[in-house]
Amino acid sequence: MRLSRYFLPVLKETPADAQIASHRLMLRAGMIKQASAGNYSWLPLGYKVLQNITNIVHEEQQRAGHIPILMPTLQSADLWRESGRYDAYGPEMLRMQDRHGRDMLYGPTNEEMVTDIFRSHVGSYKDLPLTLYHIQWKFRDEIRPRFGVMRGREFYMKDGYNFDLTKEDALHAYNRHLVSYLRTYERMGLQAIPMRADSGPIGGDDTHEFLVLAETGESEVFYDSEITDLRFGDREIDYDSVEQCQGVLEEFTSRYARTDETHDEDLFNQIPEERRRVARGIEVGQIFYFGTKYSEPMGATVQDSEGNKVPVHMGSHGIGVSRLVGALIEANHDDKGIIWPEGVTPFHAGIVNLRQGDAETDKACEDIYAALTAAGLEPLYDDRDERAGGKFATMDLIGLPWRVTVGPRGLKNGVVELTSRRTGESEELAPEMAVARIKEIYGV
Ligand code: 5CA
Repeated sequence: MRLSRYFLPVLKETPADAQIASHRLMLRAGMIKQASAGNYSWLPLGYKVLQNITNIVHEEQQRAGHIPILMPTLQSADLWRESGRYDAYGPEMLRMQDRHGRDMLYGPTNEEMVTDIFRSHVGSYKDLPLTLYHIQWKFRDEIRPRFGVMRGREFYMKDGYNFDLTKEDALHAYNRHLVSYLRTYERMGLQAIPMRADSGPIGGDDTHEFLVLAETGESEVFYDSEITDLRFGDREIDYDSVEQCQGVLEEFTSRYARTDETHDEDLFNQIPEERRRVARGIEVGQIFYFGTKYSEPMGATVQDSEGNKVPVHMGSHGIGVSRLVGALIEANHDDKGIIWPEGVTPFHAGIVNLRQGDAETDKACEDIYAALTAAGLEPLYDDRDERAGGKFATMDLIGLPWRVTVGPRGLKNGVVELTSRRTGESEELAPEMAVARIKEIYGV
């Protein structure tokens, strides 16, 4: 992409009403525009990051054996009356009527709808285990939408639902989700810590939230500092293996880590004092096991091997896909702007032309652009006729992890400059070597 042809409406001024860094930077970098309270349009740069995150979530879900579907945003109130949640959900649910006077709602979550799909099509234990998921917009009429996409009213969520014959099988599905989530967040360059939490309106006893530590997080968290040393890394996992998934769960949940809702002061005080941490975190996902809470009232049953009709054991598992864009920025920025991790960056590298219109400089930029594109990478080439300072400021603000700076002086010596956004360190290299280095970084 050439910046002269892109739509990148960066703001010069810091928006006054944005209280936290990610919200300010998303507005300043032209990633989003507020449509109404807690409701945003995703502009090209923001949309690209949202898509990159979405793609990682899809890949990791499917690696774990979960099957993608797409359910509508609008739901019939009758389904929610069956589970008893239509009245229980309260004013967070956006309710409406169609022209026939039928009660509808904009889905805040999809347990009822997916249970209806299941009961319509599955009747035997032989069809289990089954996990269906989708990535879809949700609406919750939050009393205080704030912090931009962090606490929106309309937001993008991955929600997955497992259907199993027994509690043991459903707990394996729970563990499998925990493992896949650890992988998912790490691929994005984030550390998200599973913490024992409260289940709220979804229900059930077993639940963990995944928290990214950040001062601006909305949740208060209590944990053993040893937990921050844990990494999933690049280990291979067999998602069908009960032992392997259980092992990872134990490794990542045996140390004390709880949100304020489930915090237990006595247990916490058993940790050596120097390891006790009280901090804040951003909840980027949550997994639940709730047994037959929905399958029983809604008649989602299968025949077991003895021919008995039994309600299936279920859980649901969410990732805050749009919230993750904000969380990633909270965890990766400095006073100049965003610093994207390579796994989610909207463009792999920026190319800054210091002397637009100079034949040799233009040609060198074009060659680098072509070489990166040919390797399957997406560069963003700042080909505008602007001062160098302005070009650098834009690149720093939008946070591409690598920048190639091309100018006549360097070219005279056969070099361009490759700069890391994270460390600020620059290196002079032949143009081909800069391209080779970027390819190596992205493994292409
Ligand atoms: N049905 C279950 C699991 S699929 C569910 O709805 N879980 S949840 O309520 O915990 O939501 C899943 C994730 O969505 C949360 O962990 C959070 O990251 C994100 N989320 C929830 N509310 C909002 C909101 N108002 N704005 C942005 N993201 C949100």
